[in-house]
Amino acid sequence: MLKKIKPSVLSIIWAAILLPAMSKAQDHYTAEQRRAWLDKAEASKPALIETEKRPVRLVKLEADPSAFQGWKTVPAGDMESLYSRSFKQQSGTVVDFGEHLTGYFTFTIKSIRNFSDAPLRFKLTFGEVPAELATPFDPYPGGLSRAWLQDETVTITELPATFTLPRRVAFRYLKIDLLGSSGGFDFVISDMKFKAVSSVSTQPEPLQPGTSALISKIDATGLATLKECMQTVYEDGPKRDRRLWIGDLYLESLANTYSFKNHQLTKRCLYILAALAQQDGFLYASTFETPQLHAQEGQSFLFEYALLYNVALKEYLMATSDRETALDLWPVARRQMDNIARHLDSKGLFQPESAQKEGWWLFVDWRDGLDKQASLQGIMIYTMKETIELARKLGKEQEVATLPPLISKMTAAARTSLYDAKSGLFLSGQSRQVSYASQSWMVLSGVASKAQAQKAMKALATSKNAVKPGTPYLTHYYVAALIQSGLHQEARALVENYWGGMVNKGADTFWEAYDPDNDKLSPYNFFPVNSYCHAWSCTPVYFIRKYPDIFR
Ligand code: RAM
Repeated sequence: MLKKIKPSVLSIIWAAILLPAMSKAQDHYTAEQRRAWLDKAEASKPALIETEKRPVRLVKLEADPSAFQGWKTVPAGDMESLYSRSFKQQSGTVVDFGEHLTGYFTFTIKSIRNFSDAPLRFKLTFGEVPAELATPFDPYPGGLSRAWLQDETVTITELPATFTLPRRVAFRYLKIDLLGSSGGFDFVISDMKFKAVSSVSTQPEPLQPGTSALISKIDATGLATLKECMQTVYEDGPKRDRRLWIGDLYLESLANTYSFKNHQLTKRCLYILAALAQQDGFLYASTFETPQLHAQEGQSFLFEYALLYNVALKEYLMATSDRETALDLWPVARRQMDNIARHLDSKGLFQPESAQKEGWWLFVDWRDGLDKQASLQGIMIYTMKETIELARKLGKEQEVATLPPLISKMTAAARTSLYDAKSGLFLSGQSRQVSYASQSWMVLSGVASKAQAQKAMKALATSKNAVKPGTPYLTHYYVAALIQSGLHQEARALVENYWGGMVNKGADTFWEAYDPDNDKLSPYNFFPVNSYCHAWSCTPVYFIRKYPDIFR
């Protein structure tokens, strides 16, 4: 007799995730492959470590044109001065937890005169930076959901009460406004605490003796950023968007390899992305963990993030020697290469308009007006080379035999069509635009010879109209290109000025977008909705620790 098999909860969940994928025809991967990848992703899920934190002081917000975004905090007393007096006179108090935290906030409210005869209502506003607490949120002009902003209305109907906000918040400062109370009683707030969460459990090695104070501070700020973003996946930002993006994963995993060494988390993320790939085998740029693992399906195909997956996998293999995982995921990496030749002209030059017509998203950086052609040409060549390297390590070279001639063709096309020998700069698109992005990717891809690379990098400094990076994401590749060009002092100066600039403006964690000349730069038309603890900004950790001779 056949035994009835009771489906486990896990297999029901798997079925919910996999069935839609299996029902459509022609999946590039088998259902078994996807199931095994999900199982491995779940097996590598880290436990979150909880730490109790308490606020350290009260602060006052002060307008100051010389402060970051025009606002700073100044000390305004200790916690006892808040806890020991009626809160009715203290509405608007700002509490400083002393560091950036991600997790769950709890506070207690107690009556000090009479029984409460009416509910109390508070507005709690959590901010990563001071200006977030001083800028009115409404009418909201931002391009992303207003609900990302961390202002919460809390109503307490009975005292005494200990209340935990269900929403996970990411912040350093908390402002408490009293929105409603009756005259019939009085109360105090006390015992604020915070359950901070992160999956980081290790301490990185100390930096080499003799490392400068500024570099040490930049490294510490990068580590704090990375720790906050390392949850049960590499999140892009614990305040926003709280999801796994390939581009962020790649840079976070580089920094992790040189610091916390939590390779299981990298493995988990690589498997999640593989298991949730599109039917045609190409990767979604971002995924969520709840209510069940799923990809952000409505989003445009982010071409270069799919390509960068391969580099992340290669780096993972180099860091861990985990051939089993790399071999398991090799078919995914191999597949990403099949898009390279899709939008090239006959010479081998990338045609961004054609890709965009197909609905592809070409990102490179959040800087309006950036022409992406030269950058994409470079990223494609760079990721092909890295994929060949990965194939070599796995004994799969014959599977990428078409790539070396494609690299030669595309390199020749870039040299003929994008290089301006007179200025020594690479020019992008029909407008022949000069940008930091184009030079960086032409260098990293090896299109530029070493002499050309040095010339291009130096020419940028005097090129008035060059389009500058708007994010630490692109600045990461700019630093990498300077190092590859042998311009080590320039690379160090860039890290000191750019990330050091954030530190000098009071950063506890590194920001998603940063333009030294425009504190309020926002990809979303409203700077308070920017993320001020952003994964892709943590990479000085990688540079400082990988190249101690440059960054001491
Ligand atoms: C931002 C996200 C993420 C990035 C994408 C392209 O909105 O925060 O960091 O990878 O853009």
